[in-house]
Amino acid sequence: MSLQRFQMFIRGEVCDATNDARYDSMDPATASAWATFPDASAADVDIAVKAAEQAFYGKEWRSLTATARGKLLRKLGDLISENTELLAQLESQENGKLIRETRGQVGYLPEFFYYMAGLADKVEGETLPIDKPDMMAYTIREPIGVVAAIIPWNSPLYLTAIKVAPALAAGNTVVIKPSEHASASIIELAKLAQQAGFPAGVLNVVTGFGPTAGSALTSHPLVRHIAFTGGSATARHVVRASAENFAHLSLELGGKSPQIVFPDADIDSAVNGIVAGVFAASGQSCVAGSRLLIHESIYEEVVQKIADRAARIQIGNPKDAATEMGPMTTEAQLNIAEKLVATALEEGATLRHGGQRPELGDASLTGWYYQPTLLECPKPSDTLMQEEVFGPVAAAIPFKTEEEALALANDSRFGLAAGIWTRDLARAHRLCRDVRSGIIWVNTYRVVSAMAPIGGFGESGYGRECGIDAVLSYTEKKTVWINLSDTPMADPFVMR
Ligand code: TXE
Repeated sequence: MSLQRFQMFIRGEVCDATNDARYDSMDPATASAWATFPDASAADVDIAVKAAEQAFYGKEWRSLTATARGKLLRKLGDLISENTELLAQLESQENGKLIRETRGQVGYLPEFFYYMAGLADKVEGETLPIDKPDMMAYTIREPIGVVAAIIPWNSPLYLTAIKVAPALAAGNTVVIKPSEHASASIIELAKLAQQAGFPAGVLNVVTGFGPTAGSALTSHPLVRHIAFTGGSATARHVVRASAENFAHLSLELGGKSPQIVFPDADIDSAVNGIVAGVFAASGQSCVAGSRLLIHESIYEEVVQKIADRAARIQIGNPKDAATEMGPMTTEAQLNIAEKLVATALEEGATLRHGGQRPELGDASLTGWYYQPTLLECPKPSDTLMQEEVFGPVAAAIPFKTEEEALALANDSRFGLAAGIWTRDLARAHRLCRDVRSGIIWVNTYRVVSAMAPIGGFGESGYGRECGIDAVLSYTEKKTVWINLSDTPMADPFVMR
């Protein structure tokens, strides 16, 4: 089978790497190459950043009013809507996510652009009630400049939308470096932006690897803001790179999110929420609810129900609408899951379901599949209770009291999401107040909206995406002072 050939997108045109280097991208379901992409070098990244810098100061983008930028974003939302199937198929192909999930995610994608389109002309400065009688002072919010968006492979379009839509709404220009494992859908998105009418250079995509293209982008002196989603280890490189130029930073990293189940909860609903939280997308979700804290009185019942549901999960071809779990996106990620499960077993965990690569009926599916896996871990300090798997692996532990549940929930260096399952309103609110986590879902899980901020505490990162503040995070505040008096400047050595 011949490989599909993709090109990068710089200054409004498709292009190859200047040295023509390419790499193959693998189909996670079959473990065979399906496409090739340009392997960008630092020189290619430099071209893309300079294109974005030129567009940022260029007349075409600068002369657009905020309302006009909003209209472009709205048009882009419409074009995404018209191309839902193409984008959904590409994303499913490249990261092995279920087509039923990518259709749903891409179907909602326009909302991020519509929401940010509406905000574009609501970015306002303030007139300050200044305490100097002869002075007037006001603030202006301005775009920052070139934004570098570093995207992982698990939800490329969604994670791009929540960075690019607010960055463009605020008037910045962007260079995206998608994951080397999932670049195709993002290249198509950039082409749609061009079709929507964004000036050339406003949105660029360079493809390639983290240590080369990614590192060249995050350390580029013209990059003013880095929006990163990925792992903590890579984030540390990114933070160091940003120090060179004091680029602004937002980091959305991983998690080890707790799901806390109380005896008064709707148990079947909680079980479904837990399955959705850790087995959907094969657990490759930053908000995966992978630590199951279950009250001792219902512990066995809940664990058994999760194990039973896990056993019934249809594993198969992600392109088949009946499939419930597809492959993991990369072999490296599968290896991490296998290694962490082996460590858990060595540490004394009990396997309740899974723990193996599944036998699949379809001989063509030779890719990176792993069974939905449930273990009981004896101690909160166990590796599986502390380390992110980023795979379909859940670790359960019982608790006796609400205080103990809270202590367990907060016993993590991460703090991205948490699920609380209870019908007791006061208890729910107490835990919403006390659990240290950027997102808390009560009696539901894995719900997102353009309007609701996403981001973490601790090692889950900093900065928030989505919501009104997201657009402000892509601006700088400028303070303007105007002397209203006709009196000349007096003593130059005294601060006024
Ligand atoms: O991610 P990386 P990886 C977690 C998850 C996973 C671990 C590693 O626990 O096991 O991270 O996954 C680019 N300078 N998450 O290695 O490396 C890279 O090319 C600049 C959580 O796949 O973080 C890609 O575009 N960029 C998560 C992006 O960083 C660099 C999603 C993310 O890749 C770079 C994915 C460098 N030096 C993994 N090195 C979430 N929060 O959703 C790599 N990159």
